[in-house]
Amino acid sequence: MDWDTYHELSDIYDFLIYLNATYPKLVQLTQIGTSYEKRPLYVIRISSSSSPGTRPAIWVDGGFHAREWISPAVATYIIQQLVEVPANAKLSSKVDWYIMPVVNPDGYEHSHTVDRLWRKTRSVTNDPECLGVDPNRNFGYKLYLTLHSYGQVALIPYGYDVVYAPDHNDLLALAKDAISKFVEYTYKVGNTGALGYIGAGGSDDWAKSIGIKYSYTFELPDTGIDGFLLPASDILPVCQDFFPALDVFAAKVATC
Ligand code: ING
Ligand code: ZN
Repeated sequence: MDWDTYHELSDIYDFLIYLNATYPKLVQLTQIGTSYEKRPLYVIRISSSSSPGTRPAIWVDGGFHAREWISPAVATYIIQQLVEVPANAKLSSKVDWYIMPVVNPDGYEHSHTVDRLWRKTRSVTNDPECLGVDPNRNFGYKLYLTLHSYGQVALIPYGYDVVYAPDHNDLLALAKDAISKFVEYTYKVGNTGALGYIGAGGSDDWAKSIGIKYSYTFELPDTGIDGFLLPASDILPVCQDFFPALDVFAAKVATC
C-alpha cells in the first residue's frame, strides 16, 4: 500500500487482510455484510486492549461516496499509522478504533472502471435508468467521523435542516481544536445546514440522534479547484495534515 496513487478496491482489501494476518494482537478484520454486488463489507478494529469493546470507541468511515477517492485514501492512511507506527501506539492505548475505509465498494469499483464521477451505490431501483441509492442519505434518522470530499469543512449535525444540537457548542469546540492541528489546509467548521449542506438522512445526523455525542462529517480537500479529481500527489499531504486531529478526538473520548 502507498499513498502516492489512488488504489482500486482489491488493493485496499488486500491491505486490510494483510494487516489482519500480520498483527493479530492489534487488529481484527470483520466482514459485517455483503454489498449489493456481493462484495465483502469490511470493518477493521484496532485495539491494544486485552478486552476490546469495553472502553470508549471511535468509528471512522470513508468511501460512502464512490467518486470521493481522497476519503478511502485518508482512512487507509489512518489505519496504517495506527497499526504500523509505534509512535502512534498511545492513540489506541485508551480507545478502540473501528474503521470502515470503503463503505460503498460497488460504487468505488464503478468509479474506477466505468464512471469516475459516480456517487451512489449500484443497487437496482424502481427506475431501471437510475441505479443506486445515496448511501449517506439513508440513515433512519459512535465519536463518529465520516470522511467525504470535497470542501475543507468540518460539518456538525444536524444537516436535514438548519438545526443545531443542544450541545452544538461542545461539538464546535472539539472540531475547532481538531482543525487547529492542520497546517497545510485550512478547514471551516459549522452546522451542516447553516453551511448550506442541507440533506436529509445523513449518517452523522443518525449517529448524533442515537446518542453519539461527537459526530462529524469531514469534507476533505480541496475547496473545488480539482474537487473530486484531487491529484494523487495531494494524497499524502492531505493524510499527513489530517492525522494529528485524531489525537484531539482520542484525548476527548478517552476522558469521557
Ligand atoms: N457531503 C455530504 C453529503 O451527503 C452532508 C454532506 C452530510 C449533507 C450530512 C447532509 C448531511 O452530501 C458529501 N461530499 O457527500
Ligand atoms: Zn460524500
